[in-house]
Amino acid sequence: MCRDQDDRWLARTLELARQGAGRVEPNPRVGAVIVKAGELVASGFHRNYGSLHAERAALSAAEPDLVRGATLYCNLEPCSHRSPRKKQPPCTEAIIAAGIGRVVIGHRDPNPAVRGEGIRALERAGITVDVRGEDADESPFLRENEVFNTVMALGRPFVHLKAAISLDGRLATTGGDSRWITDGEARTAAHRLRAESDAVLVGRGTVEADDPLLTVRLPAGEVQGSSPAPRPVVLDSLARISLESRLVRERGNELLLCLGPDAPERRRAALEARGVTVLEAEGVGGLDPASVLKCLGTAGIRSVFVEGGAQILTAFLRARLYDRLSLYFAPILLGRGREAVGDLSVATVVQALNFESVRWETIGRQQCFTGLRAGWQEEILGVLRESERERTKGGPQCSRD
Ligand code: AOF
Ligand code: ZN
Repeated sequence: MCRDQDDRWLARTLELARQGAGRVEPNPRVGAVIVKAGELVASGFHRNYGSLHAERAALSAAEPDLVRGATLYCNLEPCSHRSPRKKQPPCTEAIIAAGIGRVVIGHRDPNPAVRGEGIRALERAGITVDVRGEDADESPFLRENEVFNTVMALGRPFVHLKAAISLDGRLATTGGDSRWITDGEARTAAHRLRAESDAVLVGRGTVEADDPLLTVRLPAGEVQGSSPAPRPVVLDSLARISLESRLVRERGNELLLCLGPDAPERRRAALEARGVTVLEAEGVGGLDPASVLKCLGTAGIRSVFVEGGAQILTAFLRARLYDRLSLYFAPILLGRGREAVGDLSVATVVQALNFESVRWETIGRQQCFTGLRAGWQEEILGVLRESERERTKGGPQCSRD
C-alpha cells in the first residue's frame, strides 16, 4: 500500500476523531476507517465518554465479509487491556476476530496500560501494524489529543499559559492597571480557551487587583460545550485571599485554593467553612509549580489554563512546566509598566524558550500567538521509547490481560 494512500486515510481518521471533541473527555478523540482495495468500507468515531471505541464503531458499521483482509486506520493505537475501571473491552480482540489484515495507526497510546501492547497483541495474531504519525516534526496526531497525551505520558495536568499584553510586553501599567488591555473579541477568544480547560488558575495578587469570577462568558447562543465549567484555582501561599472576594463569596464551593506550608491554620479553617477546597502545596515565598500540579492532578484536574499574573507566569516558565503558551498582543504601548515575564535564566539565544506548532492569528485589533513548548512531542515520544526499553530489558513478555 502506498504511503500517500495511508496518509490520506489517516487524515480522515482525524476528521472523524474531532467530532467527539467536548464529549469524550477525559478519554481521547479517536476516529477509525476500514478500507479494502482502495475503497472505504466503513468508518466510526468515539462519540461519548464510556461509549464504543472508534475501532469497534467502525467494525460494527461494516459488512463482515468486506472486513476480512481489509486495512483498519486509526489515529491512536488500539487498546488491548482490561481493568475494573475500563468501560469497553479491548479493541484488539474485535480487530483480530473480524479478520482485519493490516492496521495503520497515527501514534502509540501513551496510556501506561497500552504503550505498544496493542501493537504487539495485533502482531502476535499475524496482523501487520504500521505507525505513520510519529515521524513528522509536528505530528497532527499527537497534537489532536494534547491533553490526553500529556496526562498519560507525563503524569501531570496539561498546562496552558495565557497573557494579554501590550506591544512592548507589559501586563499592566506601573500603577498595576491591567483591565481592558485587549478588546472584547480577544476576551471572547480567551473565554473559549477557558471553556476547554478543567481549571482556570490565577495568583492571589490577581484576585486582589481584579476580583475576578473566572467564569466562562461567551456571546449569547454560543455553545459552551458539554463539559462542566472549569474550576477556579488560586495560588495563595499564606491564605491571604479576602473572604469578601467574589470567588470566595460566589464560587466558594468550586474554588480550589493552593496554600503553602506556612498558611495560618485559622485562615484555612475560615476558608474551608465557606466551602473552599484547600490543597497543600510546597514552596515558600511563591508556591512550587511542580507541587501545585501534583495537587491539581490528585484533585482530578487534567488541564489548567493559567491566567496570571507575572509572578505565576514566570514561575511556570522558569520551571519549564508548561505545554502551551498563548499571548494576545494589543496594539498599545505602556512604556515602563509591569513586565509580563521576569527572569528565565536565559543567557544566550539558543537557551531561549522556544515553541513548535506556532500559530499567529488576528483577532479584532490583537495579534494572537499560540504555540506548544519546543520539545513537547519529543518528550511524549521519549516516554514511549523508555517504556519500550524497559519492556525489552525484561525479556519477551506475554500479554498483561
Ligand atoms: C476511548 N475511545 O476510541 C479509544 C480509546 O475506559 P475505556 O474502556 O473507554 O478505555 C479508555 C482507554 O482506551 C483510553 O485511555 C485509551 O487508552 C484507549 N483507547 N479510548 O475512549 C477510543 N480507542
Ligand atoms: Zn479501544
